[in-house]
Amino acid sequence: MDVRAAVAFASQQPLSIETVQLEGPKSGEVLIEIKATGVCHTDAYTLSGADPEGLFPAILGHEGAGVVVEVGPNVRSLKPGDHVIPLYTPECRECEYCLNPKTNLCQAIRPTQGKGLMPDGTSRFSLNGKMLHHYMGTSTFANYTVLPEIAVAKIREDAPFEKVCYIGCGVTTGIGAVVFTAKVEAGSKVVVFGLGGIGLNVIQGARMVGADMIVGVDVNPGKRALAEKFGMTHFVNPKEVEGDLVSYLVGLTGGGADYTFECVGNTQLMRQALECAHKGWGTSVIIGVAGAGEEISTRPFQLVTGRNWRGSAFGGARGRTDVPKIVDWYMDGKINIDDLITHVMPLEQINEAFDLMHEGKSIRSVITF
Ligand code: NAD
Ligand code: AHE
Ligand code: ZN
Repeated sequence: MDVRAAVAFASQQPLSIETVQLEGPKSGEVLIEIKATGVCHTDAYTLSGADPEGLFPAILGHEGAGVVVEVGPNVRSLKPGDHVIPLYTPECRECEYCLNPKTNLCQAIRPTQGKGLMPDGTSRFSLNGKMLHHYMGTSTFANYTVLPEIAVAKIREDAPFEKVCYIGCGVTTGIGAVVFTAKVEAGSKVVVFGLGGIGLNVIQGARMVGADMIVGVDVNPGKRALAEKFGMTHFVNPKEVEGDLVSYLVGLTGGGADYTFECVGNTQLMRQALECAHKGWGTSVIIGVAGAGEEISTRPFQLVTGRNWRGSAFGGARGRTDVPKIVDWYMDGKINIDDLITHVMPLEQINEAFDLMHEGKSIRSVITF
């Protein structure tokens, strides 16, 4: 079938709106009509050429919501008409990762997903006979896409697509890092580096679980008001701190934070986030994605003296199980998504969404089809 898509032909080039061809679902796959998709910093990161797994030409996008229109053979858990959120972290419920409660990183289809292909090693997308790569197994910058059944979360039908698409990445990543990865306790002191589409969700997750002190760190003072609305208790602009930022944050938190979160993708900030965690027990969670070849470092003594350094992908959430619950949290008014969606636009304007992100003018732009 013909599909309208934003194609990334090469890194550092604007996306191009094209009519591309999409093959129907094969065994274990479903065809989804995408109704809305968010534009995440990770899409920009891959488009920039900094992603070691970045492949071109490709159809990017991984933060979508839509409706199942057709199911391939052997699909049991989904049917046409189901409302769904595509999952870049699938949940097969059978692999050794899914069977281990310590991780959400289902590996059932990870090798082919990282090569921009469906599990059978081929692509469903093409343009004039030339293969286009899938991206993160989701390719939501198209009005139709094909996914494996294990990479699709079924959600309630009264949830608005243009809001809950954000649960496909940013909301789940931020809130999940607090709830599922770090398991932040009530009364904790938390420091969040980066108050963008991820960091603000970390903040609302920390407020939800009852953190006492929530410090937000960002070089853009324009982020302050919204962060306060979401639960930030103290704002720190590193440009206004005289002397060492780590010492300042350790002082502000009375000895260090119980939990810190890096939501930028800057390896220097990752180090600072670790080092302002409390001696003896503080945990620092890396969420930000750093460019190819970049490395983190610290004095081993920081870990010897009881700080913990860890990371979180998709907030530690198991998509088919947890995403429908997070949709319920939104529908029940427990979390705020509406105020984070600062721009809504049609697919034809998708390059403006990237511009707004780079200029620091948006939190989330959502494309509606
Ligand atoms: P964003 O662009 O919306 O926000 C980044 C924020 O960081 C901005 O507010 C910016 O002002 C701030 N910032 C930049 N440099 C800074 C510095 N030196 N000190 C303090 N603040 C600084 O991005 P986002 O959508 O929130 O994504 C954040 C990161 O999370 C990206 O690296 C993205 O790729 C990554 N991410 C990871 C996962 C995961 O599963 N681990 C999921 C989604 C996104
Ligand atoms: N491909 C990059 C890594 C990108 C990355 O870390 N992706 C996150 C999701 S970011 C969503 O906005 C993730 O889930 N990673 C786990 C995984 O298996 O990809 C690289 O460095 O190679
Ligand atoms: Zn994302």
